[in-house]
Amino acid sequence: MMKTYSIPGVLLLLCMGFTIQAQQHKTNLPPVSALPVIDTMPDLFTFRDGSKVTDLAFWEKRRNELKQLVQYYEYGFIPDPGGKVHGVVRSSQPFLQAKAEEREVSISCGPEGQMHFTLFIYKPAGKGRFPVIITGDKCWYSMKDKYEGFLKRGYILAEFDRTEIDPDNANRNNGIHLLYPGQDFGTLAAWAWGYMRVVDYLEGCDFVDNKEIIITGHSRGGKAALLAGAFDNRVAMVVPNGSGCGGTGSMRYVFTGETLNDITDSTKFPYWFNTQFLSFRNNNLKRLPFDQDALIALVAPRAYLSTNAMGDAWANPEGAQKTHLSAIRAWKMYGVSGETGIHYREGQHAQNDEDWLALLDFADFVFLHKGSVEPFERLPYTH
Ligand code: GTR
Repeated sequence: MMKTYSIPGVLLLLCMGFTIQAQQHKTNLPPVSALPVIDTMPDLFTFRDGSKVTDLAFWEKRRNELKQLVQYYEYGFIPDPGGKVHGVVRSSQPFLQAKAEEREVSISCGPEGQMHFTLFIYKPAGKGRFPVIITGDKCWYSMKDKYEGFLKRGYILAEFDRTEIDPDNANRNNGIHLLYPGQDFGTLAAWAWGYMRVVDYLEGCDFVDNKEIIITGHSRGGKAALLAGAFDNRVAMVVPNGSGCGGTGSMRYVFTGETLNDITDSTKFPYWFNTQFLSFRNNNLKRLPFDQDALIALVAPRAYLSTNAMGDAWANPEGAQKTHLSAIRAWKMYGVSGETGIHYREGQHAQNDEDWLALLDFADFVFLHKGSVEPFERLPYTH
C-alpha cells in the first residue's frame, strides 16, 4: 500500500532532516572570547580540560578533539560527500610513445551529483596497480609535460583544478557553497572536499594501488592538500609544499612572512577560512586553542612530507620547522618511525623540480624502502 503523509508529517520529516544535518556540526565549544589565553604553543598532548594524553587510546580521543577544534575555529566543517562519485572517461589515448596513457574523466559528485569537474590522469601503460599522486593545482599549471619523470618511477599523476569546486574568491554563492547552503566552511575546506572526491573516484579504479595514494599541492593548494590529508585516512602520504600560513607555518611563531592578521585581512583571503576564524585577529591570536602542528599530527601514522624553500620568506619556512618538530611526536605515539620528513631547498616560492623529486624520493623510501630518510631529517634552523 502506498504510504501517504499528512502535511504536518512531511513538515516533521523535513525538520528531522534539518536537525540531523545541523546536529552533525554541533559542538560544546565556547566562543573565541571565552577561550583561555595561551602564550606559547598549545600542547598537542593536553586535552581542553587539562588532562594529558598518556597512551595511544588517549591520543585517538585527543585526535577527535583536534578534528573538532580545527574545523570549528579555523576552516569550517568539511562538508559530507553528499552522494556517490561518478566518473565518465571522455577520452583515453596512448601517451609518451605508448609507454603511458592519458585520460580525461568527467567527474560528477556531491548532492544529487550536482558538482562537476574534470580529472586528468596520466598513467603507466599496461596492467597493474600503481601509486598515484594527486594535485589540485591544475588552475595554475599542468604537470603533463613533466609526466615522463613520474612514469620512469612508476607513478600515476592525477590533476584537477580545485577552483572548479570553489572559485578562489569571497563569493559564498557559488561553487560548492550552493550545494551545502547555510554551512559555514571556507574555500580551503571546499578544496579539501575536492581532493577527497578525487580519492573516491581513484579508489574505484583497477589501476590504482589504494594503499599508495599521495596528495600534494602548492601554497594555497598545499594548505588544502594538508587539510584533506589530515581528515582522510585513505590518503597514504600527504605532501604540502610551501603552504605557509593556514598550512604548515606556525600561527604563533611567525619568524618571517604572513601572519593570521595578514591572511584574514579583508583585502586578502578571509574567505579561505570560516567566519569564526576572523575572531582570532589581533590580541585574540593567543586564544587559538591549537597551532598548525595539530593539523600535521592528524596525518599520523600515515606518511607525511613537508617541502619548503628557504627563500620563501612569506611562507614562514622556519615556522614550518617548528610545527613539524612538534607534530612528529604524534607518530611516536604509534611507535612509527621513518614516515615523516621535511625538505628544504634554496630558492623561492614554487613547487619546482627539486620539490617533486623530493616527493618521489620520499615516496620510494616509504613504499619501496629505497634510499634513506636522512635527506628528509635535515633541519636548517636552530631553535
Ligand atoms: C599569497 C598568500 C599565501 C599563499 C600564496 C599562494 O598571496 O598570502 O598564503 O597562499 O598567496 O597561494 O601562492
